[in-house]
Amino acid sequence: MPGKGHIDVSDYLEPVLYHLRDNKEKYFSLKELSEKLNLSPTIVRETIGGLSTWGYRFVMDATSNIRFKSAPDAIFPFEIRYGLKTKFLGRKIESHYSVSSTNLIAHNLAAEGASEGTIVISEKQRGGKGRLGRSWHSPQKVGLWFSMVLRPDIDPSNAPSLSILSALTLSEILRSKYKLHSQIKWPNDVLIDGRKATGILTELDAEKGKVNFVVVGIGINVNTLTSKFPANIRKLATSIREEYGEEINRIELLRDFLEKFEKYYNAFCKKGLKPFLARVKKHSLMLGRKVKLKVGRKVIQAEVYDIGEDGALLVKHRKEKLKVTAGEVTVLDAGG
Ligand code: BT5
Repeated sequence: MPGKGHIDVSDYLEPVLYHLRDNKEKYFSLKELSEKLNLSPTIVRETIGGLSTWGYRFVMDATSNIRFKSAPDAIFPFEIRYGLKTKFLGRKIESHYSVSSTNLIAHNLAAEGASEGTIVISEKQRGGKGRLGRSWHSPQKVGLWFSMVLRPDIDPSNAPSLSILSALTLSEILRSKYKLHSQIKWPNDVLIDGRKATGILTELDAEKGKVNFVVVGIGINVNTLTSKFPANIRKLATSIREEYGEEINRIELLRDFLEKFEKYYNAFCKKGLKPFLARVKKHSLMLGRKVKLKVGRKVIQAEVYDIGEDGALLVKHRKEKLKVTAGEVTVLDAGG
């Protein structure tokens, strides 16, 4: 069920907005718009009024014709979907102002049958979840806090690879588009110059060896200022804005992520992580490093010598070779 702050997208909102936006340079009269879109002038006028209230800006000329000027920095579904080149990811978007956790909502929606690719996103989270009961700091308007409902036909044991795939997707965007030194810290973080910019929480619902659904929750510090992080994470955390030096368009970044991830996900469902392994290694912070591993109650020191086809960390502990599929990993040597 849509929660408080849910935005109800009317049938005519997208056509009016998209038409004006696709023809940014052109001024339209109400009559022209209503004829073109086959809507009554009243509906067109009210839609434009509604869009203005939501922060969209239009320019009006002397004869009251209007053209599109700018979009707000807001996570409205119709804003995210504008120009989004995906087939299923983000075709259904539930957008909130404030929730406890988008993973929790996405989980409930998935259990009720939400279709693959459904996204739950919120401007802020009151109880953002990390792994192992930890929390995720999710202040309003500066980040992207969202969860994707996926229904991959894979063995449940491969579901954790979706965290790595998501981390790779983002890390590649950060390197290519923003020229940042981003790396994947196994298994679920994206770091920029050693500081955490993104955390990923993948939750699985499976039975009898079959995946019912996976919720991949992603938290990206986009425009957060370091000075605004809580004291306990200030030294460890960063945002894309801090590293890039300029405010980032959150919606553009989200669209880039969804488009790239959908492509990667389709390939992953057919071939697993194997086609991505070389790239995962290229982005890995862990490869060749000395690490401290906490697996259950045991703490060991080891060296990471490879990443397995299933995304597991392959380590050498004294002369023994071990495969690590879960647990906490701390980099010991300098630079981590
Ligand atoms: C994670 O856990 O990194 C997974 C975070 C997933 C968050 C997303 S947001 C959308 C979706 N809905 C949710 O409720 N969750 C997902 P973990 O590896 O356990 O790291 C948590 C630790 O990271 C905390 O204990 C802090 O030390 C640190 N931390 C918390 N908030 C942070 C932030 N905004 N930026 C960087 N580090 C943070």
